Amino acid sequence: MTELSKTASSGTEFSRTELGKTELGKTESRQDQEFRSGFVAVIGRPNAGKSTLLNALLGQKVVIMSDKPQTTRNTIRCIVTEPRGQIIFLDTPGIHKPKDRLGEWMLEAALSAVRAVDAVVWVADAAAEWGGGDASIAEVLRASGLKTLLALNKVDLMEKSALLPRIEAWSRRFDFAEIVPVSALREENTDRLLDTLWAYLPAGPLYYPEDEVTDRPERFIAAEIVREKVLTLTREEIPYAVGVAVEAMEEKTSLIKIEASVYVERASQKGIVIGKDGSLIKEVGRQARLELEELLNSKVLLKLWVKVRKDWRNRGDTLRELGYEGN
Ligand SMILES: Nc1nc2c(ncn2[C@@H]2O[C@H](COP(=O)(O)OP(=O)(O)OP(=O)(O)O)[C@@H](O)[C@H]2O)c(=O)[nH]1
Ligand SMILES: [Mg+2]
Repeated sequence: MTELSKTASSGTEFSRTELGKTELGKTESRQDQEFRSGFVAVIGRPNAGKSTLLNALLGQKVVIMSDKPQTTRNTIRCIVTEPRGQIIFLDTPGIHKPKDRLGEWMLEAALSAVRAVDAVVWVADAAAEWGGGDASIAEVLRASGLKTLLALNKVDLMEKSALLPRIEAWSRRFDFAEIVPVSALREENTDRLLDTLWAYLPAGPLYYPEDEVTDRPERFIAAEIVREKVLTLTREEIPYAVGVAVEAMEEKTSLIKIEASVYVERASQKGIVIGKDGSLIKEVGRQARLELEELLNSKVLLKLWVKVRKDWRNRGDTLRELGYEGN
């Protein structure tokens, strides 16, 4: 089966990776520009737009996004390769007060991301007031001593005149190396953020092959896409209670067959996720299949089973099975 990176970069959509591939060779022979590379943690409160920003910087969708907080649950490497260098971004779960074992694991994953990076991009909703989550982030970053850039996001939702006071308010809270207002959704000023970031990276090697966009396997991405569709189509407690495991992914002659379990915590939630006459899970499957077909560049047969796993967010076995503990 083709790797995500290769399939993704062979699509018709804009691909930064292909650009990198053709131009990288040229740069290697140039002596005037040093190849820079490094690791950058992208952190912030839930829903700030971290994953949306990363997809914008990558020029393609790699990580899932939704309007529900705590969409991202793992630290996921997102790799941008250009003639000038390579940045390995770490998308992280939003910093929040944990309510269960999954939440504790997510918080630890986010905080530990800053332990081995060269710089940090802190993503904040420009309209949001400073909160407890921000104070915790500031404390961790101050202790780390890392250069931190603030991506003040969602500026498309605000009057131009309101922006300057927000920038000033944020600069009083933390000693940022730079503050860059952006709209991740509209991809406004995101290139400027990237341009600014290179200055904070050391000269370094190509850590990943230039056509790779993530360290995660297709199985992981497939499970994430299914979860994203459930998140988008449900509300209240359901998005938090859903976990997806891809049980099988098999390449047949003319299609790829994917089987996945959609875990919830209670029978009532199972009923909601299945929907009237199976309508909701059918729609989840339809949307996920379309996206997977584009990503894998193949016809996809997607089979979903909704299962109850009582209180799984506090159960070590299921947490491990879903990839939330032990890695
Ligand atoms: N209007 C507007 N909405 C945005 C922008 N960036 C992100 N969003 C929306 O904000 C919501 C959250 O986006 P995500 O990228 O999932 O946020 P996140 O910070 O990764 O969230 P977690 O993974 O839960 O921590 C989604 O509905 C996005 O469409 C932006 O620049 N403008
Ligand atoms: Mg996210």
